[in-house]
Amino acid sequence: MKRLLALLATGASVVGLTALAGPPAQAAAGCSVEYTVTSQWSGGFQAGVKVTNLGDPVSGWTLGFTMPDAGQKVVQGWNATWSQSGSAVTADGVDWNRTLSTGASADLGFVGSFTGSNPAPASFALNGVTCTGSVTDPPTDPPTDPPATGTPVAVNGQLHVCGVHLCNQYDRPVQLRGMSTHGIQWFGQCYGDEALDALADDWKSDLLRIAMYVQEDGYETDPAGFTGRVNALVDEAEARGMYAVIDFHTLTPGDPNYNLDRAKTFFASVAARNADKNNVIYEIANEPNGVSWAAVKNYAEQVIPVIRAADPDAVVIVGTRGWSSLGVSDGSNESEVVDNPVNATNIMYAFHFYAASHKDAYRSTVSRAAAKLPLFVSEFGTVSATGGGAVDRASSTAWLDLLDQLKIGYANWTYSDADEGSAAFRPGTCNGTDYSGSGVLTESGALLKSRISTPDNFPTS
Ligand code: IDC
Repeated sequence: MKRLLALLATGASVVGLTALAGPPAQAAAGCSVEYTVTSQWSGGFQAGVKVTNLGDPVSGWTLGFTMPDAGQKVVQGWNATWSQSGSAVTADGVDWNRTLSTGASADLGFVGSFTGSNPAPASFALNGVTCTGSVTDPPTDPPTDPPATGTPVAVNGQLHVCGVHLCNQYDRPVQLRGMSTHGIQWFGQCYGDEALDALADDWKSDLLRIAMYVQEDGYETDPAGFTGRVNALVDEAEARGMYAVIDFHTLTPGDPNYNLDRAKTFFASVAARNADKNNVIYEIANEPNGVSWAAVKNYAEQVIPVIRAADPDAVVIVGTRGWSSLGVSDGSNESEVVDNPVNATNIMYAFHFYAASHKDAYRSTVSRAAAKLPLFVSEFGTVSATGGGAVDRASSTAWLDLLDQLKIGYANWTYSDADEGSAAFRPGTCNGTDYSGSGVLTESGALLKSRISTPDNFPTS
């Protein structure tokens, strides 16, 4: 539902229209704005703001607008640096969208809160010049009284990062608990309908992490084929109400920049294809290793804009130094990230551990870092870092209790029947169709199923 914003009634707008009618005497910037409330719930909403520069090219910009109701607040925004003073909101362009040629657009957005009513903002202006524009109202029948039960995606909707947490459509922190595939180039037979039904229905998994290796007979050997397989699994997860973490599984070589061009190609494609879904999370580099944090950050700051250009509101997970140990496995710690964070919003940092190898020193790093950085455990094992050996029950339990307490989401390596201790199913399980019967689970699988299948109690208001 679109209606024209009453933005033309001020003198300033005439400047904008004059700029449209002919070459401006000076570098005045006409502009148009589309403001869309994509979802709204009791006390909160998410809005997209597309601003198009109709005037001369600009190399820096500030979009200003006014919240008409005193209770309306920007809680967290993306693709701009947001601030609010009273009812006046400003969004400053960031590195990847600061330059806008004539006719070019920037897609921004924010999660807001409101107390009274939630009318559309007014007086949009780009670099001080009023914009023309339109507003799309929130969907009629906003989900003010959502079902208390439902799939993880039905209950939580589009996720976003709020402070150090992953938050749901009610702007409340949620912990997602689920499983990672093994390399899909080797274990595709483990991700058919029966296996994924068991994951969603019996395990009550909130997410499926799709581990797409880049090397080791992975993506680099058949980019189009692997892109298609990932997209198909995103659809399978969506059909079952699970989130899908698209894992660009770099491992060897450890410098993600080695795969920078492949990453840009891959993420441009999957982000465009999945932009309208609300179940997708992008993980841009599995485990950087043997490489500085500065190099990882540089990679992230080139790949994230590619994703944002196609899918502006999705959460992105950034791998960290030392096999995603926040640097600990390379003798560093989280301060290198805290002191020099990736220049992007709506992102989380990956922390990976293997319970038999990584214990108290790693747990204390996570406890400390969780106060400052949004963390997501996009991969962990109950065994040693080789992926094999015995389950360390004491360390695994200590880890899972800590993650529960901190509300940090996780995906366990692996939902597969690989012949190694980290696999959840006994070898040969994926040759059949029974993923639920007695005897198919390994010790690791039984432990994880017992942890993941407990009720989520996601907040719904
Ligand atoms: C392991 C697999 C194993 C495979 C190996 C090399 O379990 O079957 O041969 O990769 O591809 C990680 C990596 C993950 C590893 C896992 C266990 O992200 O790819 O999987 N691990 O070694 N980081 C720490 C441990």
